[in-house]
Amino acid sequence: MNLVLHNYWRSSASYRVRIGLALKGLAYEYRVVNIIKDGGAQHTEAYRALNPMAQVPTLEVIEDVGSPVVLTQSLPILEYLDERWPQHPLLPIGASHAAMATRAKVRALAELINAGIQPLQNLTTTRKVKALGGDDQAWVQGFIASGLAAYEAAIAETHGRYSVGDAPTLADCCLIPQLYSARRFGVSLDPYPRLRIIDAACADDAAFQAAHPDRQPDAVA
Ligand SMILES: N[C@@H](CCC(=O)N[C@@H](CS)C(=O)NCC(=O)O)C(=O)O
Repeated sequence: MNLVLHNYWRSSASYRVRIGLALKGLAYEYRVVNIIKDGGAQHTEAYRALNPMAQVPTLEVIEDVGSPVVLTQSLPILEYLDERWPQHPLLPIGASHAAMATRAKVRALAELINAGIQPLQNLTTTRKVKALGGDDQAWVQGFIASGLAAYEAAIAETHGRYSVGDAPTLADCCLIPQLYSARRFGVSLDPYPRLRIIDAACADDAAFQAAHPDRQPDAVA
């Protein structure tokens, strides 16, 4: 079995999956999809056949026997990894009602970023804002700041060393790339003390370090 991750160093959705793979100790082939150069390799016919939304990441799971499985959308990819390789669970385990509620909270935090922030900072969106005469930088900064404020409030009762408790979850796989994007777009993290504690914990973790954009083969200094 081989894993092939089609991704881009600075893509936050790609970064989420790299963190999940690293937390689980899974080796994979890194396939670059440069979403900027020459109009973007995500728009080629070959790539669209894998990912009709023309977005990264895409994970191919190439089994020893049978056809490859092609997975898109970072959160379902992470949930697939979690089901298939349960070590270092990304969703807290347990059959109790309390465990179910905790999983729902982890997924809600992941969605806060996946649905509530990231699509508003995505390349396609910011290009459209600019084309319509808007200030794309101010647009992105405003949505990141309000989204992070919501995350900071949402983890008041759940956080420990990480967003929910003392082990990394799906929520942190989304949060850390989002904090990377915040810095990239010039959004201060000063108003979010809980997020800064989690950020520091993840910065100390080898899996999060290995997944960092600057450590990827296509990183540009
Ligand atoms: N919901 C998708 C979002 C994927 C996404 O927006 N990817 C961005 C990079 S982070 C992309 O490929 N953008 C290319 C474009 O907008 O043309 C996921 O989680 O996989």
